[in-house]
Amino acid sequence: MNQEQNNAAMRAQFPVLQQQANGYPLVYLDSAATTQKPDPVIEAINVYYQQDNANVHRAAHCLSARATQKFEHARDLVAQFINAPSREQVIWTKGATEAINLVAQSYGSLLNLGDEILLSTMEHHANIVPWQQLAQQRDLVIRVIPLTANGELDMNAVSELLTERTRIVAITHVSNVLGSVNPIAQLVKMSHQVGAKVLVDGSQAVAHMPVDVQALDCDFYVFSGHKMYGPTGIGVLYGKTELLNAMPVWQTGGEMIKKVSFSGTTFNALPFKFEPGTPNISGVIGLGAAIEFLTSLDRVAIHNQEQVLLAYAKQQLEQLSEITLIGSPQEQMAVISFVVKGEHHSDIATLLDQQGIAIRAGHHCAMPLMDALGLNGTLRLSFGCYTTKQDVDAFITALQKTLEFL
Ligand code: 7TS
Repeated sequence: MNQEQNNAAMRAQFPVLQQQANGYPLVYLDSAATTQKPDPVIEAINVYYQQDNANVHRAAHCLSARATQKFEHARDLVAQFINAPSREQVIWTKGATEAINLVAQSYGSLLNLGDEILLSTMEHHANIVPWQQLAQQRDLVIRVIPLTANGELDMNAVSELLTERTRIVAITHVSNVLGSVNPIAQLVKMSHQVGAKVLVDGSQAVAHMPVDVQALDCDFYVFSGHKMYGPTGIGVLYGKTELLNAMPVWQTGGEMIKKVSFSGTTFNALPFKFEPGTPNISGVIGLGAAIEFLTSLDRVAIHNQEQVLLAYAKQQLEQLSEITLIGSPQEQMAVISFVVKGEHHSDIATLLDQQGIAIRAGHHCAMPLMDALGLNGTLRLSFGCYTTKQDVDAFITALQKTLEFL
């Protein structure tokens, strides 16, 4: 198959893409917010509800056995996908946000007055606010890694900010605004040297690059299913076993217990210790299907295609005199931010939407980054495995028309 046939075959698997938006063929360039879902994911969720729906881990009947088997098989798929040493280290959460809250509240309860948490300027609010809440509750200190002029972590500053007071470093793998890929393995090594643990927010990484938690040696790794072709409302917390075992339980209720009596309760082992209540069963099964979908692809080829499109889109944007690209990191993943001289980002996004182009405008839940950049928002295009050169061309044409109109 040539590239065009490949693209057509890929896009044919995503029903959402087969539609017109405001009278134009839909051009979806907002995959960093959420990716579209391929047929096998939609089908897996349908089959679960049509044939297997039952609660997991409880009933003796065959529906529950099938639901449990599929549910736990998805855990194996995630463990393999990120190369976790064991399946018990994969904990289901609602998403990256809940996973970070879990670590902040549970691991965070082991921190003490004056302990330091190191974040970076490019974090999503999901990797800032939970730590701020913790810092307020426990009198901790938050320090922030600044960025270089091209939108990368300032690694010189990291050496100074990391001290023996640093207990946890919480850092994104890939920026959702700049696309910068952070040197996680190096950061982990530096952090471990001072005895700090590292939580990596992999929300923008997992769909675009192979992730090996053992090679990274990170202590926690979190991500959401919906940014990797899976459903919303499901995500993953990976953690090192000794840390997860040492952490107190967070949310409590059914499923996460061993024995309950009014004189006291004992808790279940990993991973169930952190999974109270009836889980998002269809979400887990859908995420399992998304991982099977992703691993069935030639991921190197997809990565290369995304990189070619990134370079092409940047080069096209650079030719427009009204446009300023934001950030120019050496290693950039599937995301481009830009601003238009003299125009508000939301006006541009609205005019693009009227031409069938879906991109995001605003602060992208990264207000501290906007402050550091001296901006009140950017326009952002972001790619997925279904994005084509035709999408980028349609976007550039619509943007040119918009600029002429203004
Ligand atoms: N971390 C990063 C780096 C993100 O990009 C996002 C969502 C989150 C955490 C939170 O993920 P959630 O699934 O728990 O909500 N980012 C975006 C975005 O860039 N546009 O919409 C959501």
